[in-house]
Amino acid sequence: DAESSPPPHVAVVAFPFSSHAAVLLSIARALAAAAAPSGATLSFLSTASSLAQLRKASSASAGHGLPGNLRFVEVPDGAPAAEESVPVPRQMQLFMEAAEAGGVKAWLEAARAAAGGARVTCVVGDAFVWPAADAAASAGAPWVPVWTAASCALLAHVRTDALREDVGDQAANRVDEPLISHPGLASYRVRDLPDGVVSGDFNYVINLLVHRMGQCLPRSAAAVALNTFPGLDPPDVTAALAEILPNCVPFGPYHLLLAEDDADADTAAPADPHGCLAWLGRQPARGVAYVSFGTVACPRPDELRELAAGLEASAAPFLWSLREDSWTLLPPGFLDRAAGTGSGLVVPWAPQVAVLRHPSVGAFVTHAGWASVLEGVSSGVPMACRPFFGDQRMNARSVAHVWGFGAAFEGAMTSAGVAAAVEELLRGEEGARMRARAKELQALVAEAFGPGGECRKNFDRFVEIVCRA
Ligand code: U2F
Repeated sequence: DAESSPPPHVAVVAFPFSSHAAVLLSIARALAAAAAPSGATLSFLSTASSLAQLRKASSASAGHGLPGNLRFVEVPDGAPAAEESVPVPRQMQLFMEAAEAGGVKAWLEAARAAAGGARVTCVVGDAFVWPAADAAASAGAPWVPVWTAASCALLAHVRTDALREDVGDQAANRVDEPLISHPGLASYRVRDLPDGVVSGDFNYVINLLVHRMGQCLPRSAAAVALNTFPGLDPPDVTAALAEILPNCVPFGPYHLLLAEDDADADTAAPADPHGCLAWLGRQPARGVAYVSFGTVACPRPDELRELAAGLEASAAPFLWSLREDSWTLLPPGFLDRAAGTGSGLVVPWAPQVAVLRHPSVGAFVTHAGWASVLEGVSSGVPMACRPFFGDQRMNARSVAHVWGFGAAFEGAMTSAGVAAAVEELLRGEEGARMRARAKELQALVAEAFGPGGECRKNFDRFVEIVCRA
């Protein structure tokens, strides 16, 4: 009975690359807060370097210390000690090989030891780390994967075998064909599918990983957390996904989960070491183009210069988050002109959520990474998408052709293309329609996260599923 059964001990397994671990940590924090009354504790499992990064980010943003019932547990990264400066894809491969070779089982034992011997009662984890499914089963615990990207991308991954059978080796000849015979995917063309679904190197680490994940989820997931909100995904996508994964629980955008529990979230100043918000405060309302390509993607040098020239040509003030190692690739004098005239600010990192919420931001030039799309739309900002890899083409297609709150570049950006896109978003008629569409969805997000809203209720259901085990 409930009186004598020990409190839940939830192991949260991160994928320790790009923005993935930070997203999972925000879910773990929200879970820890919601499950505290049941006495639940959480072990957050990631590699040493990932945990160090998360600690650094936590201490930089006010009011974000770890909750008392959430502990970090370090897991090995799978890299041989002798190997130095291992490239990221190789790091991912080593990590996944270790996870698959019984690693996750050992990590769960480490979590148990760290929790004073308390058995792991549920394994929540980034869906990418699919070997957690078997480890959870051996521990007698349900596996509840968290999907961080869009629902349509997940649909493509769980349908990969059917898509490969259909497209065969004809992907290159059928790029513009809509996927009409695949439920939920009719709005997408062969070319929009994530890398490695029907084309590309099927054995490349991420491609192999999402394929195996797509096969594993339908047989092993007790429930799947989705990064979406009611009213965003078209009904055919929701229905097609539910057919394969009947236990989907949508409570995204995940970045909004903590807002309610963190009383200071709206008033506390986010970490802004480069003064983005102060600079935005000096710009005209809805006049600024914000540019960022997330944590991994980076345009090639020639495209970077085209983008820079396009921003200058548009005459709109711009805020550009660009990793510092790319600054030397910018056109001669670009940084000086921007600083001199005050027309632009280039920073190595921006507090993106706060930037997109700022009333001066009127357009977003993005790689269409899923978190960025959601952060943009939940602030009502229309966007111009330049997808680079993975699920980004599919997201860009959704933005431009399914939801209509933005446009998509087909291929590399040109100076004229950037200037025209920014002009349109800030001042054009089509841009006004895109903004109106973004605002409609922004209102749906606000409703879903308001008191009694669908995402709040779905998150409560998620907590229930995770803690009742
Ligand atoms: C991978 O995504 P990325 O990390 O490249 O991109 P996003 O999903 O858009 O996440 C970037 C996050 O980093 C934050 C931003 C997002 O939360 O607010 N950020 C910031 O705060 N400041 C900056 O200056 C720059 C970024 C992958 F590449 C994508 O294809 C996937 O869709 C995604 C989700 O699985 O993961």
